[in-house]
Amino acid sequence: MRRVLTYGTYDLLHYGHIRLLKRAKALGDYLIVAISTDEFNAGKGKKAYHNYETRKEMLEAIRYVDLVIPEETWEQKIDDVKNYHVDVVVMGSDWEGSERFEILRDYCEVVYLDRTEGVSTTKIKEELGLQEPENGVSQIPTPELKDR
Ligand code: C2G
Repeated sequence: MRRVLTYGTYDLLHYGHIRLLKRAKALGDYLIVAISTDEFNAGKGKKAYHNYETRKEMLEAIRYVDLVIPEETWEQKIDDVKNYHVDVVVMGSDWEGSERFEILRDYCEVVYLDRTEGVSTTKIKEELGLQEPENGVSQIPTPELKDR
């Protein structure tokens, strides 16, 4: 059995995440997803909309995912690879070449898959008006004020 491992926050879950998980699973027979705990996210200066338990429940409902485990530290990856007998660690291309994953090549294969362009949590929040655009310029046309 070929075992695949990937990491992420997976909040707000969107089709870019699903396409990554689908392709990751296709590289083996068993897919483990390590999702960032709320405490680990806080350490990254990130706050997920959904808490860890909710994100875990959603990931476990995805047909490609066989096991969800917590990602609590940056340093746990080598132990994860050993403890779960992982054959290949997969990440999206935004992580390509990161030392955090390159160090795993002594223990398993490391594969980067192209990110899905056109979708991100930031973009979703911006388009829903939940987050100021990064460049300060909204891409969303301001609705014309109706004649009063
Ligand atoms: N992803 C993708 N396409 C997108 C958005 C995300 O393929 N449009 C991929 C990312 O490359 C990553 C996975 O989906 O492999 C999860 O994305 P995030 O939740 O944003 O993961 P991140 O916050 O980068 O956390 O230790 C590593 C971290 O936990 C990774």
